[in-house]
Amino acid sequence: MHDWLAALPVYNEQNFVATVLDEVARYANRILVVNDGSTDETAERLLYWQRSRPDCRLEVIHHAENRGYGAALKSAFEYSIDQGYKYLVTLDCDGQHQPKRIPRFLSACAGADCGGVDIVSGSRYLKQYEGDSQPPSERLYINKRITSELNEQLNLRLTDAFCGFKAYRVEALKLLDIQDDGYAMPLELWVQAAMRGMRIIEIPVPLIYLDLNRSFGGALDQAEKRLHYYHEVIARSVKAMQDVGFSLPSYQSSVQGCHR
Ligand SMILES: Nc1nc2c(ncn2[C@@H]2O[C@H](COP(=O)(O)OP(=O)(O)O)[C@@H](O)[C@H]2O)c(=O)[nH]1
Ligand SMILES: [Mg+2]
Repeated sequence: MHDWLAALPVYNEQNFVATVLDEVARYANRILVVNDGSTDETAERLLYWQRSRPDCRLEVIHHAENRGYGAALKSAFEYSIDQGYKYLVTLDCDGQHQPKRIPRFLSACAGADCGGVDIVSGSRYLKQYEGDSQPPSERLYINKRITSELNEQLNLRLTDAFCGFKAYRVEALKLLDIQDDGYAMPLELWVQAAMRGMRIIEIPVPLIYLDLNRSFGGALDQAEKRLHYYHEVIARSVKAMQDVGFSLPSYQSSVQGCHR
């Protein structure tokens, strides 16, 4: 029984999908790609990869239309639960996450190193790596601001609230009830995880930006609109948890750095 799955949300990644999958397949026997309504050659390139790599079990979920980063991850969560996996590793498919780090996420989550945790999150601000990119200043500002606001409100000690490279204990995923389909989904996840007292650790990952002009799509490209959307989702998520009886953590939740 393969007890873990690697999953990648994908939207219009025709330039990356094959090379990223080649790398992921070096570390994972079970891979899921959620094709979030791509309109470029992504679907064809996935099919070609599947046929050219019969040794590797790649499952593909196609969203009929683009539903958003959060929606793509929710589909991966549901699939990992339905298929009975114990652990799920998620990473992006645009070259910003190095598949060679998958084993570290898995061992941190499966307990060999840090005694078993619910969520392992990559952080681009825990350790400086040679060759790290300079993040776009606006993105850096919003990341730092939202990360410190979440720490303040949820008594967490995160250093990077937005890294898509994560590992999850699937039993913990079953407790989540994620509503947001967009880029604020990770923030809703932190609210629910912290208010449920989940055990969270961060491990360092390099900071890689290959395309500084990458768009969030529409109005979200404006920093203040994005900030407003993030604040709205955090406030709504906290209220939704309080409405079902959870309260804001009053002690330092168990976010520990697991420095490798
Ligand atoms: N931009 C975008 N990416 C999506 C969407 N759905 C899935 N993805 C994938 O989600 C991952 C992260 O997206 P990206 O735009 O790189 O986010 P960022 O690195 O945080 O700016 C990538 O693998 C995308 O292909 C979507 O609706 N829009
Ligand atoms: Mg990216």
